[in-house]
Amino acid sequence: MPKKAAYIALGSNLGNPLEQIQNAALKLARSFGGGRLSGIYRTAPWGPVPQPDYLNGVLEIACDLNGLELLHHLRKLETEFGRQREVRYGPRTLDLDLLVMGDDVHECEELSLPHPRIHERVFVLHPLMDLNPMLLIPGQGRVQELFQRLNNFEEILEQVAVPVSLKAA
Ligand code: PH2
Ligand code: MG
Ligand code: MG
Repeated sequence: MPKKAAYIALGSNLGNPLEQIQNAALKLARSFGGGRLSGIYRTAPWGPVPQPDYLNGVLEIACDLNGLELLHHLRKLETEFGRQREVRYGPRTLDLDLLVMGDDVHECEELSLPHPRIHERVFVLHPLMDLNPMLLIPGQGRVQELFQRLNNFEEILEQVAVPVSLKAA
């Protein structure tokens, strides 16, 4: 299968979020021949559950798996980093959400591609802006346009790490 650019959202608000996000990104980059990690941002928790602030970032890799195969790989990594399957929208040591894989459009019980809520999440769009503002999200639009349409930038509280290239070895 030809390689496609895959974008993975990383989030954490339990344990040592910065370490977990950076180590998970490094591990993924090593498995997929390198990658680019966006800046990491401290963000106000979104959703119905009161919980600590999150750290969020996005990783870009080139991937020759299909969407479900990559999803299963991400689940294993979440478990490896101590993730328990807990409260919906609740706190977690590591959340790896598959956002986009090239121009793939996929809809099944396990996986929706592209992720259906990219356009409303500043904690996803802000890091995506670091990596690829011109990225076209199938059915939603370009990252830059989606980002400009948002009006909840106050949810981004501070930048805690700058964007970096991650080598394969
Ligand atoms: N993830 C959630 C629930 N709320 N809020 C922020 N800021 N960042 C997240 O990654 C996040 C959240 C469950 O996946
Ligand atoms: Mg999530
Ligand atoms: Mg998730």
